Amino acid sequence: MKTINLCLLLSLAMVVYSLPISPPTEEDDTLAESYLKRFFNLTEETGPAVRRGPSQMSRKVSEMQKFFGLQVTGSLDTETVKIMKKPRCGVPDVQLGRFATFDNLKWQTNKLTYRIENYTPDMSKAEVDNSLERALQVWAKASSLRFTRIYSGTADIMISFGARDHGDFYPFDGPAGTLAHAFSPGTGIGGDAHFDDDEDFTFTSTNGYNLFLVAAHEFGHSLGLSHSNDQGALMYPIYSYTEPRTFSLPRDDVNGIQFLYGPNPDVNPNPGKPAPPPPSTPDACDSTLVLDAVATLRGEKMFFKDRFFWRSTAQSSQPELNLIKTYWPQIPDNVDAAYESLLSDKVFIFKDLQVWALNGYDLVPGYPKNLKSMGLPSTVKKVDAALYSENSRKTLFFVGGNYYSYDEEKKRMDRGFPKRVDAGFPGMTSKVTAALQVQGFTYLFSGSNVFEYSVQTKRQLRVLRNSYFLRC
Ligand SMILES: [Ca+2]
Ligand SMILES: [Ca+2]
Ligand SMILES: [Ca+2]
Ligand SMILES: [Zn+2]
Ligand SMILES: [Zn+2]
Repeated sequence: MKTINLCLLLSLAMVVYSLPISPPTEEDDTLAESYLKRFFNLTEETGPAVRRGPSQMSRKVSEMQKFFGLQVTGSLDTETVKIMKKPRCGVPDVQLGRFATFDNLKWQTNKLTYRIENYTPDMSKAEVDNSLERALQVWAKASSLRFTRIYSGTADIMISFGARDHGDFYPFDGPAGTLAHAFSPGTGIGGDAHFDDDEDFTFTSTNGYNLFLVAAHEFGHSLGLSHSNDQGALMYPIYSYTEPRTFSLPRDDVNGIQFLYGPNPDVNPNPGKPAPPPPSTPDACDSTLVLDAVATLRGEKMFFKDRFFWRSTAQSSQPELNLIKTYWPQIPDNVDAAYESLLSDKVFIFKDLQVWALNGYDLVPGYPKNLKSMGLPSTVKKVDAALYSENSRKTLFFVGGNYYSYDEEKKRMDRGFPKRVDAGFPGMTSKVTAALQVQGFTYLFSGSNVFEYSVQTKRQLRVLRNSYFLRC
């Protein structure tokens, strides 16, 4: 008899950003136990003489912390509980032992069929068809796989919506919690994908769950992929929103599907124009890394790169990588600049002609605004870097080889600006790509170098690497 590797999907909870450090509550313990049972194969210990020792629990907590790149403490600290509460896929992150013998979890053909058995009332039929079709094409574009829709009979990938008990041994759980599940390749229920109709699935809205994104992840399981611990991967277990219209299958997933089925043999659909490389996840240890923007936020530091930002706190030993969209679906990727105004207690984030404001981790209503709202002349179409100087209460905006000084109190640009950057920062002749001021030092990032200046003497003190801030 064939056992099928089940993928339960997406147990969802609120995303909690900053919690005070506190011992785990009883609720956290219960959550942790069911989480580790489901995703990390924590076993029920039975028998009168056997009590649940701390060792197995602690070992599983460590395993989970390692998977998510957290500090490995073996105890239920705030960060660990926070990850457990995030929306995620229900597939175990650690392959259960009994499935380990199935080393051939792939289809033996490149031509697969799918059938949409029913629809959700959340969206129009055309939207559901379109979402599911595009979700399959994500994988077809990157591999030799080809999908054909059929309207009757049994397809390899049978797709259905259902709530609670829906005909397999894995009932759904009502709103939130599990969102969907899919089965790895095989006959019968193998390859099938089920979506929990107690969720609110969407076509374009950032509310609810984007069906295209959920389905694309699920179909990865239908095709034989398991979870990745690459934060940027589609197969990362935690759900996060990405703009579906510009979605591009990340490098890690491309590697996975091509390992199983080989690359797409068809010629580039845009001859003469090389296909852009799949997006990859930045590496804090990459010495050639060029950051988009850096800023402080109430004692933390934030480092922006592509779709991601690292958060670095005084308590954490390693910066924490996040998707920008997980925190702020409205803020675009690839931002230009960011700074924290200690005067207004806001963080401003720039992209092209627009600026967003954060109060703590919350978006300030009324934004985005135009760059002009920051006092910049309309000739400035884009800011390369920005920093706030606590001493002078000025904000410096770097634009090409020049910089502007904005008076935060008087809310106007200072006279005599723009100036050449090297007039204010001797020796700084290359383009400033990001900027930060902390503890009496100004840090001007240029490419993968960081130039340290004394705020007092204005002299250049050191040339550092990114790794000075981004410990790895
Ligand atoms: Ca099937
Ligand atoms: Ca559910
Ligand atoms: Ca920049
Ligand atoms: Zn999954
Ligand atoms: Zn099911």
